[in-house]
Amino acid sequence: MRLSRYFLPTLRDAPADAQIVSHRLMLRAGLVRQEAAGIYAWLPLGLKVLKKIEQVVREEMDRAGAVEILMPTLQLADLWRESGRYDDYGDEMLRIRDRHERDLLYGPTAEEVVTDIFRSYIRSYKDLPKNLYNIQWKFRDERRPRFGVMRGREFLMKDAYSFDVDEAAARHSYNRMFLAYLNIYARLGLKAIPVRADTGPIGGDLSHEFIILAETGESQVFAHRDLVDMGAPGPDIDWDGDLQPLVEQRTRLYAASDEMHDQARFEAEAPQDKRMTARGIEVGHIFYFGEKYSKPMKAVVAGPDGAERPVQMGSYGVGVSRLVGAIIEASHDDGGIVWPDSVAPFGVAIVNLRPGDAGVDAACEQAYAALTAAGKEPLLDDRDERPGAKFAAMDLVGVPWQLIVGPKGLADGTVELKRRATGERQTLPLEAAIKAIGA
Ligand code: 5CA
Repeated sequence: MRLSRYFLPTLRDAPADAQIVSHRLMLRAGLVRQEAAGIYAWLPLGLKVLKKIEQVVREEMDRAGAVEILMPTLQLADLWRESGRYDDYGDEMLRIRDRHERDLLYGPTAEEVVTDIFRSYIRSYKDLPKNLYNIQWKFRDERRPRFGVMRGREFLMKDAYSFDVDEAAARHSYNRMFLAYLNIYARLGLKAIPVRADTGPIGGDLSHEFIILAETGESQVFAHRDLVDMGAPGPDIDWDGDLQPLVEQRTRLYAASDEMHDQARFEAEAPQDKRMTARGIEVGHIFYFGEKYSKPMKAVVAGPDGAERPVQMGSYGVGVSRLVGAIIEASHDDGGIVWPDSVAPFGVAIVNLRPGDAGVDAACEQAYAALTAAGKEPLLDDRDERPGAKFAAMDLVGVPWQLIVGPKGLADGTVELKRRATGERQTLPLEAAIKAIGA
């Protein structure tokens, strides 16, 4: 992409009401624009990052055996009347009426819709297990939308739903998601801690939240310190084998959200120097709730004995749009955003220090062609701007590499290569720089 033709509206200062660093940086780097409280337009750079996060989530869900669908944003109120949640959900639900006077709502989650899909097609244990997921916009009319995309009213969620014949199989499905989530966050460059959590309006008796530590987070966590560096299981696990030992390894140590916290247990289970009380951002939440929806909605399957029983369900959410903010909270410096390679909107910024200089232009074009061919998605800053403004803009938008091309260096046959995360600079020939970036 040539910056002169792109749409990257950066701001010198963030609006005063943007309180936390990720919100300020998202506005300054031109990732999003607020349209109404908690409702955002995604500008090109923000959209690129959102799509990359989505893709990491999709790949790890597929690996763990889930199947992607796409459910509508608008749902029939009648389905929620069947489950009994229509009246319970309260003011957070955005209720709509169509021209035929039918009650609709903008989905805050999709247990009812997916249960309706399931019961229309699946009747036998032989078709189980199934895990259906979608990555779709949700709406919750939050009382206090704040911190930008962190607590929005309209937000992008990956929500998955598992269906199993009995509780043992359902726990296996839960364990798959538990481990897949750890792999997702690790690929996004985040250290996520699974903590025992309250089930709230989703319901059920087994639930974990995935929290990344950040002082500005809205969640309070109490956890054994060793969980922070425990790491993810990695992709090469036997998803059909016994996953319980891997899950237990990560649930043995004390970790709880504030609603589930038990100080006496915390003190008994974690030595004082290992007790961590911290703030964090909830980037995922998984639930096992058995028959809560399948029973009232009559989603039943015949077991091996021929008898029908309500299918055992769980649901699994990842806050995809929230993750954009969460990654920035975890990875920034005074100059701006520092994207992990896995979600960076561009792989490398080529900074042309003298547009119009034939030699500099030619070197930039050569680098642009080579890096494009190698799939590195270069962003070429070909604007007629001062070098200082260009450096500040590229630091702000946080692309992992900066390839700086100017007339002085070229006279010696060199360019400069800067790694955004460390600030480390190398002076080297153009070909070598292109190679160092991985092309
Ligand atoms: N049905 C279940 C799982 S699919 C569910 O809705 N769970 S949830 O309510 O915990 O939401 C899942 C994830 O969405 C949360 O962990 C959080 O990361 C994200 N999320 C929830 N509310 C918001 C919001 N207002 N703004 C941004 N992200 C949100």
